[in-house]
Amino acid sequence: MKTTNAAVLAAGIFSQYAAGHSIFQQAGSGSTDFDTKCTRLPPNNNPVTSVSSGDIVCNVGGASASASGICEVNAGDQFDVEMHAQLNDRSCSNEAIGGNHYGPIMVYMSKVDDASSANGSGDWFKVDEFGYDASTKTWGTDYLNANCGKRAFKIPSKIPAGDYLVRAEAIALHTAGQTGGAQFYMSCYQVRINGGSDGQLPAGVKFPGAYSASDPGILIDIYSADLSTYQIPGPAVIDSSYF
Ligand SMILES: *[C@@H]1O[C@H](CO)[C@@H](O)[C@H](O)[C@H]1NC(C)=O
Ligand SMILES: [Cu+2]
Repeated sequence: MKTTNAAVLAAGIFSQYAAGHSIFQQAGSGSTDFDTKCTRLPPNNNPVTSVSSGDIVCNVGGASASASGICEVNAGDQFDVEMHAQLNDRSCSNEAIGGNHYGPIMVYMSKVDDASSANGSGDWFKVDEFGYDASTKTWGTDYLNANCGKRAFKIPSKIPAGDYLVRAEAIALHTAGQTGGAQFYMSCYQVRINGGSDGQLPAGVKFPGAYSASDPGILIDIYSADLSTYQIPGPAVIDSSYF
């Protein structure tokens, strides 16, 4: 949905959850379903639009809002993040993120002392991304819609055990041809990793800071750009030797 302030206000009268927008909300690990127990849920499904705002870290209120629990997994396990347009509507017949909200999806992690209270000010390293596959004309958000909102990735095997925040993000680019038009949808999950290694943490980036409003993957008219060269925002995924 192309939103204007008037449209947002009008939609707000009818629903807290505007059409076309979305929230990363559930998590899992293979056959284990954590539902939303470790998710710092944002107050609604509206996007963050400023890359320099503190909201770019873990969404509105996400730096302090603490989830009810912590999701425990082992290093090297599969982890699943799950996005849906409406809170707690996990129906696979409804699009995870609809309304032409095309764009990349990515997952970052940040080592913290205590996942239930950390504010996300540490360094974030990228563990997964899906931008645009030109051969199948598939965006990361198309991938979510084809997989009931779920994206699975591998928790690196060779990172230290302990608490982490996991930051899942989709960027909708349907109105990104003008500065500030890209829509950022992210949620942070409180995760504890058992096992792991004594190895060093990968280098990371800060939020805010990792993105600029003029990055080629953020300020882009996807209707006229050569998408075969689409550049996913942020750093590269960490080296395969960590996995
Ligand atoms: C975030 O947490 C760090 C580490 O505990 C702390 O140094 C910093 O002051 C906190 N930032 C805010 C805005 O609370
Ligand atoms: Cu929208």
